[in-house]
Amino acid sequence: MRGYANPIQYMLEVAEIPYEFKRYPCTLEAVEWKEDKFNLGLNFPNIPYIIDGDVRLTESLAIMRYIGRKANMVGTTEEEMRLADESGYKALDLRSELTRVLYTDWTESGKAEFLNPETRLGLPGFLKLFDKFLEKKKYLAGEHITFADFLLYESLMWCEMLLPDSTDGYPNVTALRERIHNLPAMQKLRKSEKFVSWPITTPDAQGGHRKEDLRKEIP
Ligand SMILES: N[C@@H](CCC(=O)N[C@@H](CS)C(=O)NCC(=O)O)C(=O)O
Repeated sequence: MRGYANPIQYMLEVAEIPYEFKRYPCTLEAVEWKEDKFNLGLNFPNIPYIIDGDVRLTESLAIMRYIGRKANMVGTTEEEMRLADESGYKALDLRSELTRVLYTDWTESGKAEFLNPETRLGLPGFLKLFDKFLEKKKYLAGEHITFADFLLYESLMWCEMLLPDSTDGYPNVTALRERIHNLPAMQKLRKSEKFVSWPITTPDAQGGHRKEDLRKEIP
């Protein structure tokens, strides 16, 4: 499944950092994860995790910032770092809300609520803010790509796949999504067996796992 791991993989690919990707069978009952969970020396056992020499880390944003510091993808100036953090945490809010809807409210009314511009944590509200934030900028932090871009990109892709056209009408957001999507490393990854496009969620989710939820395939 894509879950929270894909944007971490994107960063590793774009930064050309070699890695071994361990994917677990897509169910929480999987014995493989049960066996590993408390035996890997993780402080807060969870998926995704990263093991890099002595470093053992969970929490997807912490992992992305860790890779970002290694790969110069956390911003190159104090201002860029601030903007990357700010927009990265905002992108995390969007992903959390999307995850909540997918796991607990993937109904017609739940989706309508998520797509309603008046909803406090609805998609249009996020997109409006991100579109303005991206004005005259190449990436969220400015000139340089950061972890925040990969995080937002992934949620935008989920939206496109599950709720096609839901991100239309926000040209700066669309341009960012296309820019990340078309990075040579991203194109190469999508053509390789290392890339998992579907499902987005685990089988216990209400949405994002069954084939009929995939409304648009994106090459
Ligand atoms: N806050 C964590 C959440 C991670 C999470 O929810 N992981 C899900 C899959 S995407 C899981 O199944 N974790 C395994 C477990 O809880 O044992 C993060 O951002 O990495």
